[in-house]
Amino acid sequence: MATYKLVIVRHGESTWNNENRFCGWFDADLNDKGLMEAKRGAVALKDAGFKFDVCYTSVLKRAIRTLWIVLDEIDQMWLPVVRTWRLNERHYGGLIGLNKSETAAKHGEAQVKIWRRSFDVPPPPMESDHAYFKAIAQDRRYKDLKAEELPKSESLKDTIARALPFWNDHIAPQIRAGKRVLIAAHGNSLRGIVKHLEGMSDADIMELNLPTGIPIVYELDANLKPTGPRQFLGDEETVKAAMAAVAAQGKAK
Ligand code: DG2
Repeated sequence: MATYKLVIVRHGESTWNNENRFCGWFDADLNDKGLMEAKRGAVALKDAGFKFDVCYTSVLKRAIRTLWIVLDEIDQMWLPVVRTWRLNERHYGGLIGLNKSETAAKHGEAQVKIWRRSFDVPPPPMESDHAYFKAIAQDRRYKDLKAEELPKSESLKDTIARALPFWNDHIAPQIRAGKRVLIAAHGNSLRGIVKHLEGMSDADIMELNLPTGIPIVYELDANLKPTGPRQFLGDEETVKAAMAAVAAQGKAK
């Protein structure tokens, strides 16, 4: 029997999603389509009458702005919001800024799939001469991270290793206390949470692509295990097409 409800949403399309660039910890904003997607997701939550008690997001504006749009639409802007680097997108290392299709043309689609979707193979590290090194590694929002916490690149496994402690210490206790939680985050930090919640294998998670801006609802039992499949608040065709589009970003043109 379902005891709790949890809603997670990947941010709407960002300027770098649209340019098909590896984004990771680069702080790209939503583009017009992303704003529209966030609004559409927000309207779906409003129409379904969702009420929340606490919200979690990353320290990246594409996720934060998505959350703002949702909270505005559902008229719950007063809710407490916790922002944490632990919900950031995975750190795409030396790939940050590169075009995914061009990278596939150069290194092969198979290699790009490994970088994007393997469980434990990290992308090449971001070195100090990388064009976005300063903008990321030296940004003051990360100044309190311990040296070993600031990644040079992350696999999904690494992303889960830093997101899960936050889930276990902060989010799960709130859910267990009966708080209705909304999480606005990123393709891969959310894949990590989905993998954990659904107990997916390392192989199965490779095939999961999360669409932008479409809220996902979980009903959870007392042990925070889903009592049924994840439910997308969007029509099936739109969800399928959006997931396929994400998968196709790694194809050479
Ligand atoms: C995308 C995910 O992250 O990319 O970092 O490029 O969700 O923050 O837009 P998001 C990025 P893929 O793993 O799907 O290539």
